[in-house]
Amino acid sequence: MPKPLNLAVIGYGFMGRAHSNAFRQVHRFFDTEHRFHPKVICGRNAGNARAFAGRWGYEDVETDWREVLARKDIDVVDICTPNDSHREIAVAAAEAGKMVLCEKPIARDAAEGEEMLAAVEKAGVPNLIWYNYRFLPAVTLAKEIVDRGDLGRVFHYRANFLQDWTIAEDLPQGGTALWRLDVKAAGSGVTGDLLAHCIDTARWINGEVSEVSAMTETFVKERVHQESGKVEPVGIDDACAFLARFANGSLAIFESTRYARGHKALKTFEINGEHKSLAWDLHDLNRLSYFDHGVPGETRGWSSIHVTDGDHPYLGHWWVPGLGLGYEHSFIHGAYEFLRALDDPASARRFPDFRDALRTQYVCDAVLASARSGAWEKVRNVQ
Ligand code: SOE
Repeated sequence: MPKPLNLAVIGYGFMGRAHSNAFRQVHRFFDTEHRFHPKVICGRNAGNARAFAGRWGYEDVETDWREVLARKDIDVVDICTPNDSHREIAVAAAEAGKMVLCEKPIARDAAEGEEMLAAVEKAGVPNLIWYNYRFLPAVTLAKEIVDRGDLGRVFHYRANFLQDWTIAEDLPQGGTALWRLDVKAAGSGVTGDLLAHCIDTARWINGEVSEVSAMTETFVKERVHQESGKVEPVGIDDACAFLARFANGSLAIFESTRYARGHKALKTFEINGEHKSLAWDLHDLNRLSYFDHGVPGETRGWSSIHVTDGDHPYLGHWWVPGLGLGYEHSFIHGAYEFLRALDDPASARRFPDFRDALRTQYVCDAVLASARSGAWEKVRNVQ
């Protein structure tokens, strides 16, 4: 029996589009009892919201998220607004008894995340944070290989997320499209925006991070703020690199920057174990590099698995073998795992809920604390 879930999406920017596409596409390729029914799009500009509703098939438009939460006909709220509004909307949505989906990171810092977790757990409402890269087939395959124990003891994990879009000194900060540069709206720079993705993937594949030692840099110290029109200090980290120890004893190095000229979204990871190594790169997202020391020396070497076959994660639902998937499929698969968990919690792959995302936020907070203190910082546990 189909179980429709009336859905309201708050925010119609980049993530409003990525999520809306997932809510539509998931039912064309995956069978679930629970089904998203896109009901309301909410955004401050009524004209833009109406145009968005027409394109993506929402029935109604609201311009105030409080009106959305007051509606009895809404079951699920998806938060696609800048980080400084996540806490307020998520807490109110949970108190109104709605299921809550929210774009990453959970919030600007762990204190806000703790309030959000307490609210969804008190209300007993299902919840998810969109750490989407977990759900790319090659990344999920890496997780499955590691979970089988094939790597043996893990020694090293290394990850990058490199971009180059903020190098220009005359780029303003704040406001639409540029809120990621405004520390009041974002909470941090690359640590919360990009490294949080790397940390989520790492924790999923290699377990918990126990301590970190970090450095950050803000290369452009002042930028015009789009809202005030004044030159204001830049409070975000433009670049961050950190060393980490995992609870399993492995050592890690993470790097992220928006100043790596030539790199647009180079998210990578490599994991080195006693018997095998794995490596992945977002620019070639359908491939998983695989090294097996068990192969006889003559033919031993790195191989490249084209993760597009029917028995690879999620691929049986898509095209014929050999045809690749893209960035948008990570959100479609995330939506599927959320619905699958509602249908039958035992069958779903673990997806990042608020509890899980708060753990990632604790790592981000420890990274920023270490950059300030110059010392190793322990990572807190979720109580
Ligand atoms: C920043 O440029 C950004 O859009 C992040 O906010 C996303 O989370 C990441 O997936 C791609 O880069």
